[in-house]
Amino acid sequence: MADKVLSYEERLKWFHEARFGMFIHWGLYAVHGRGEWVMFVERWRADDYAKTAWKFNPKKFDANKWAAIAKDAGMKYMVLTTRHHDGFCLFDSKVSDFTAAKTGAGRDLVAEYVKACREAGLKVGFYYSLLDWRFPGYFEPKKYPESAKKMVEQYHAQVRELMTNYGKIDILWYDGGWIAHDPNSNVAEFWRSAEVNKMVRELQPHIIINNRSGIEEDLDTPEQHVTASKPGRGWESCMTIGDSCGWGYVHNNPNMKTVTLLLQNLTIAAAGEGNYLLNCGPRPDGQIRREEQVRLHAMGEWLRVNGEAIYGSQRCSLSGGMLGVWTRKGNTAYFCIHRYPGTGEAIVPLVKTRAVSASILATGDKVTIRQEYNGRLVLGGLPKKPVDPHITVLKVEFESVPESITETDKAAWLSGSV
Ligand code: FHN
Repeated sequence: MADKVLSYEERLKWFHEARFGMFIHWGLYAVHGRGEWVMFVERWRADDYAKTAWKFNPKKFDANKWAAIAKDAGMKYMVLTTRHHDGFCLFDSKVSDFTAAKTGAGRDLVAEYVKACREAGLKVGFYYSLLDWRFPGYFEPKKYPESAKKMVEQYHAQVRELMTNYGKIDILWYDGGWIAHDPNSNVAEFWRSAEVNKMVRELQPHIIINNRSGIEEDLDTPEQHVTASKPGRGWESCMTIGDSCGWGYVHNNPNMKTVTLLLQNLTIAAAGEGNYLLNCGPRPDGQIRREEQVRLHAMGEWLRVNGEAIYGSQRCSLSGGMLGVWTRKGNTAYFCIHRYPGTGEAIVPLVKTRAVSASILATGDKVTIRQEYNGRLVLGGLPKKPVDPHITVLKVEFESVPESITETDKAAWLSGSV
């Protein structure tokens, strides 16, 4: 019996509930410790770089540990680089010998990852790079048309393998669709992506496909920034914990983001009805580095207390002003305060809807409510010090879906007559 064809909203339902996922950039490049672009940036000869595949033997790789770290962080899905731009596959492929299964590792690492995700109850995402630097036809498609054609055929064949050999896949995360030195090329046409995505949806009817094969498909993918798409359109901000140049393992990665900043990004994504795909770049031995683990654990601690404001969040039209952002579920709104006021009051301007009650989400302690001129909602009786070192959330019940006042006379607020 063929699977029922799911609507866009039905396919994205779990995704909107999830809000938070783990991105993993891992592959042969980890051996070099200078990020996933090392082969290109350092202009390695293809055969020299390929030889280093025999050094990639991740004896400490345990996908169950990755899954446990993701779950502990409050993440609901994972997306793993099955193949990045260097062409090295973490999966066993019939159309390439440049794979973990056929070199140093001698394992199908994707199969282990999929099994661990499922056992942990996490949704399974595959990242796949269309481009492959080993093909001259990527860099000079007109000069090497046969090579370009073979690279496109590899993409078609390997995506079929990934969609056929590993059971139910929840997200297909394309990357590397651009054509080098030819910004005006038609990406979808060059890669014949419509053909691939039709095949993908036949094999995996429920799957979510991102917007990086040259076709919009299901998800926008702002990178290293958190920018909401229009209402109704799925989107996911992807971001590194450390420096933005290193998705893959960078041995000395000096600028690890603070837990507070990472949580602020997550709340901003949730406020825009989007997801936060936060990246780890495991070591060559397969272990997730400690600096990333400690941050993810702290995010999980916060979510265990405040997750109600994040998972399944909806947009809220209330202004967070200087203090933070709002998420919403029906008539209940959650004020995620990034910059906690020391005055004991949080003032929210231009609130049209009557507030019924308010409390601190983490403690349940009541918060006073006063609604005054210019729609100012004054949430008072707050402790002088925030109850959470990162983000304090106030839960506010309204008599209906909370709305903001639209200012018709832009000067009216001066006399308190908005
Ligand atoms: O070139 C890649 C990069 O290595 C990394 O995979 C990011 C993650 O979204 N995508 C490309 C840069 O936009």
